[in-house]
Amino acid sequence: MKTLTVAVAVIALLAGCGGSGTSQPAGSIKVTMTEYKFDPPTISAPNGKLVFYLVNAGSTSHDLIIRDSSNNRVSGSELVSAGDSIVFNVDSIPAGTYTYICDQPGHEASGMKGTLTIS
Ligand SMILES: [Cu+2]
Repeated sequence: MKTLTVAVAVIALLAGCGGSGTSQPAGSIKVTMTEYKFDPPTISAPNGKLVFYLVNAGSTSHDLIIRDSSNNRVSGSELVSAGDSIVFNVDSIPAGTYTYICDQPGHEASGMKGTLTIS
């Protein structure tokens, strides 16, 4: 009985650790980040709450910042460490064309950007 208790405690510890990535939620939009691009480079989605699943398959930290056509920041993820993955929730944004970029120094200029179309 004592062994079982220890095993359950270890599983609880592992489940509570947030640093090793999460699995992709159903219905989410998967975006893979590397140096220096987003895959896919274009995303179309219906108006409504967006859930992104950001996977950093690169070797340095990246994030995903959404800007509107006037270059104003609409939303932005936290920084995703190399090899990590996070879920990034975005409140409903109006129909239109948006840009998503990585705002780490030099990354956007190196090609780390994409187009998000909300219909
Ligand atoms: Cu980046």
